[in-house]
Amino acid sequence: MSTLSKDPLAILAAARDGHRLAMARLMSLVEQGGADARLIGSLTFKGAGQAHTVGVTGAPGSGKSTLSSALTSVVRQTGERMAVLAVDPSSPFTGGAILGDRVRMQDHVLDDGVYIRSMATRGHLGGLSLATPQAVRVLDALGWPWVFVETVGVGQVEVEIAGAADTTVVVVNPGWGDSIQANKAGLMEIADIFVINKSERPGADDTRRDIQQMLELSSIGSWEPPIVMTVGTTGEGTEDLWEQIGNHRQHLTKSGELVARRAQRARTEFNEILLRSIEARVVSLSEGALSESLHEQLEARQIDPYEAVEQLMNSLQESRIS
Ligand SMILES: Nc1nc2c(ncn2[C@@H]2O[C@H](COP(=O)(O)OP(=O)(O)OP(=O)(O)O)[C@@H](O)[C@H]2O)c(=O)[nH]1
Ligand SMILES: [Mg+2]
Repeated sequence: MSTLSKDPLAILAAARDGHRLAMARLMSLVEQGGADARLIGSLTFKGAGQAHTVGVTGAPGSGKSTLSSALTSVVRQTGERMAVLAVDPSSPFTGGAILGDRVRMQDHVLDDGVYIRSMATRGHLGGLSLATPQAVRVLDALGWPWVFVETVGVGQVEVEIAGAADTTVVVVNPGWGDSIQANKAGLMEIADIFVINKSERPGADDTRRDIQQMLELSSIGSWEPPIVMTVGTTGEGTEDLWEQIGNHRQHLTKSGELVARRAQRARTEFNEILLRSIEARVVSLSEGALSESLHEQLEARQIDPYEAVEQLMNSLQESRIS
């Protein structure tokens, strides 16, 4: 299509027909947030829930993008279609991520069965943690059966984003054990599959033992996270990784854990949206006329701070959800 409508409904319809430009536009709108994002979210919510989402997290430069590109080739050979969302928190570590992902896109640019998109939300990270599930849902509702979400595992929020997937893959490199930066406990908690990428390098076996020991110490459920050795640049081990992702998916479905996880995620998202909307309203209230008068009463010691907050909270209950 040469021109693209500004109407989110029309854009969504075009994206459903497979127009790449419309898909890109849709993702931008979700990224930007606001009323259009909200509308797209509500239009796609009910049709989502079919895709299997795979979170890929790991330290900057651990090889997440290289690995998912190699994996894309493996997946395509099986005839499955997949979308990859590279979430860039715009941290100083990941300046090259988007450029790298553009280059990587070239490999699959003519392939209708692959969709790769980098997503960055400038500003605060909270925006990212709300926009990512929305973006995943859009891809899901557009019929992508596999949605991969790549995130740099540096901070808690990024780890949470990747961990909010059906299957979470944690990518580490040989020598991981020496790194103080690695948020080991946090990663152990979310990993369904461990990948030791750059495994041609010395120390890969030590890292494997290290992870194995940690896995033995932590109480695990019915799924024991496998450790897969890969070389992203040659594609070595990526078939094994794809097989393990399939195994995990099967486990989730059979055990009923898939339903439980998704229910838990829905609750988490609900709570986060609730908190943010309350926060936004509290901020606007604290700048309003009522607040001013309460401050005056406080200064005159006519009411105490608890009473002042209570009055403000009461007015919060009275006002409508915006
Ligand atoms: N030696 C070796 N290098 C690798 C391997 N996998 C990836 N690399 C290289 O490691 C560098 C970083 O790879 P990326 O795929 O960009 O890593 P990333 O985790 O996506 O990085 P960020 O998105 O910046 O966090 C690149 O130069 C890759 O070519 C591997 O298995 N062995
Ligand atoms: Mg990357």
